[in-house]
Amino acid sequence: MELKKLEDLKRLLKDKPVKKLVLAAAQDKQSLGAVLKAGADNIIEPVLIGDKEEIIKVAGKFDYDLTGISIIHEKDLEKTTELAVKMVNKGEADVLMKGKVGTSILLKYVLNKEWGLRTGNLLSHVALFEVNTYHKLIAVTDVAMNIAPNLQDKISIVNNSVQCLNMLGVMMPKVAVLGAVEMVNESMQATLDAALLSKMNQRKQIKNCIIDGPLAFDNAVSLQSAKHKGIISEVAGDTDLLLMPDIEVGNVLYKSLVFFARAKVASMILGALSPIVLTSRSDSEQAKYDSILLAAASSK
Ligand code: COD
Repeated sequence: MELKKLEDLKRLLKDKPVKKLVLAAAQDKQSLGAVLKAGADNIIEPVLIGDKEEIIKVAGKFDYDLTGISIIHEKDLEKTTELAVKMVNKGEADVLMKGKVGTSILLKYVLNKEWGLRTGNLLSHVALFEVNTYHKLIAVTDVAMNIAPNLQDKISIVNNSVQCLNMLGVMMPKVAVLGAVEMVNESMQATLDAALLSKMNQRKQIKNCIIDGPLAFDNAVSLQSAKHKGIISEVAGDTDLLLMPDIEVGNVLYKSLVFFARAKVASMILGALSPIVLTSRSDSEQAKYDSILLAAASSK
């Protein structure tokens, strides 16, 4: 199935039970607005944890309706995060979402060995973009969690995203492993990793997807550019997933798409005990709402 708009994810919610989402440090306008709207749209059932007075203040200021919404009071940011993570660990909630708390604090608690959300898998971040100039949704990984993934990490990152795309009905995603050039250059580690990933895919060591790389960004998203350079590739111009060489490249691409191309985005952390909605502070309320939708649509 080809997904063209983030809105299309709503179709996947049919027949799925409504998940309980816990928002850690809920006293944040955009996160609170997104969660309440997703609750009203029956995408999730919200639970708020945080400074109750502040939550009520934010809700009052922006006319949000808290009627019937469960709020757990905790003023301290770290304790709030710990409580939220523990709720998911114990199965009292199905989805974790970051509110007004730093990404690294949240991830530190998620990675707690005793009561975090580890599964033995590498956790990774995926962002799903709706860009007007591309013919379908395109996923980008990893732009927010793994800083400088090695080959083994990249295999896990691809597997996590492929599983997520499979859940969204994209059964054989086309994966472009990005480099600055499309030829293998032994001085550029990204191109070496890309060539290895492609061969491992050909030999079925990485399954359920079609991997090609190294591809430069233009060849990955434009068949015309690939043809112009004489590149014959099943992936070129029809990529479902872009694998980034590292967090810097990924993060700059993410922000360029949002700020320059006005792309819509949904994002989450994969590979944990539960889906984790982790958006950046500068993301809009719409991006947070779409991320909740992605988390709900990509889980069982
Ligand atoms: N998946 C599973 N386990 C992991 C992962 C992962 N991706 N990363 C670390 N671990 C485990 C390690 O195996 C180890 O047992 C423990 O967690 C601690 O590992 P460290 O010391 O390498 O990890 P930390 O705590 O120093 O850092 C982990 C972070 C995820 C916090 C770190 O990688 C980080 O800061 N990433 C970038 C987050 C960020 O700033 N994003 C903002 C962009 S918007």
